[in-house]
Amino acid sequence: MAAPTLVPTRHDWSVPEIEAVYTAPLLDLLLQAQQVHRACHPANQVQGCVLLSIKTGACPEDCAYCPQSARYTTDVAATPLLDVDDTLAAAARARDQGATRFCMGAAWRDAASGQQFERVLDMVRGVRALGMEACCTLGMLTQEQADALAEAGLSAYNHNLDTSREFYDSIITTRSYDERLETLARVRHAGVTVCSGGIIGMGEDRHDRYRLLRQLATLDPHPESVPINLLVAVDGTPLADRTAEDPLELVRMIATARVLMPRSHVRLSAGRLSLSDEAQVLCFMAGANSVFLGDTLLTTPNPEADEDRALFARVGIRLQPTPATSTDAAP
Ligand code: SAM
Ligand code: DTB
Ligand code: SF4
Repeated sequence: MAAPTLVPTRHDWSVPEIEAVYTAPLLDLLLQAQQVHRACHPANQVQGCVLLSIKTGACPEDCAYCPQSARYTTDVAATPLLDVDDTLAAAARARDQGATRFCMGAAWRDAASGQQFERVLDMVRGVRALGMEACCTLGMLTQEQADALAEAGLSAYNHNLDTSREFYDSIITTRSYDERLETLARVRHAGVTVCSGGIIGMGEDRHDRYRLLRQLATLDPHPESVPINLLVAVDGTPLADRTAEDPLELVRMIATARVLMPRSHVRLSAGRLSLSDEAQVLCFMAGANSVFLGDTLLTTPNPEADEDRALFARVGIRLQPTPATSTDAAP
């Protein structure tokens, strides 16, 4: 592996610079992204994460892409916060499947308080006790909540910016971009790693993508994880009829994220079911080194475990080992 110090970590990316990366001839972009990737990460290795919706639906927010918003009529059935035992049983299954990170998602505008929040803290402690990284995505947090999650051992907090500040209002009106950034700052202040990314295919143009990437890449430090989602157009949501995005735009988005944030995990997130195997491989070539495993994301389908196993075997990709079994983790 080349010396990681050869690739600087920059926080001053400008939109024209990002545009130049994103719009380069695709093969040049892929080469650049793969060179950055190999300088900073083990080759052919992907982190496996598993998602669980711990509280589903009936969300007061109006995110136009989301089947869990109470404002839209979708097939999602609302369910209250799960038990700790059921959640930890799912985490143990995820670990057996090869996942090293377990991500718990709740359809809340703001993380709940009181007993429900205490239950989430128990879930975090339980996941950590299984030897896995614990991630939560619970909506907006106060500093006290972020600190309590840190104290419970939370490894990462997911809170996506989703798109550019300029396009945000056409997707979400019930909260502001700045509120999103405030929660990210609280998570960082609490000492929990940041997972933040966005979605493509919602009708945004390339400039919105450059500006989203600029927001993420000018955070200092960069988010440790950057999920790039391809819109899953769900019946009943305002974005149900959007035409499918060109998969090569997803490849460009991932490759640009890799170049801008060389040391972050870039996650090929929602939307894998609509990609061919070959398009997924291009995403890995572009520097994606994390995926969600398991047949369900939060409420929508994801490739079956067998399909992923077969694809990884064909391509020679291995799952990132757990810290306990990793040879890299030796002192
Ligand atoms: N309620 C919390 C929040 O909004 O932060 C956490 C859960 S929310 C479902 C997590 C993320 O999933 C969203 O920020 C969005 O980026 C992504 N997401 C939701 N629905 C999606 C869809 N239909 N297609 C792609 N990504 C989606
Ligand atoms: C992220 O960026 N994508 C995940 C995770 N973070 C929480 C969620 C994708 C949700 C896709 C729609 C659904 O399954 O409900
Ligand atoms: Fe609620 Fe999160 Fe869905 Fe928005 S993305 S409607 S906040 S669950």
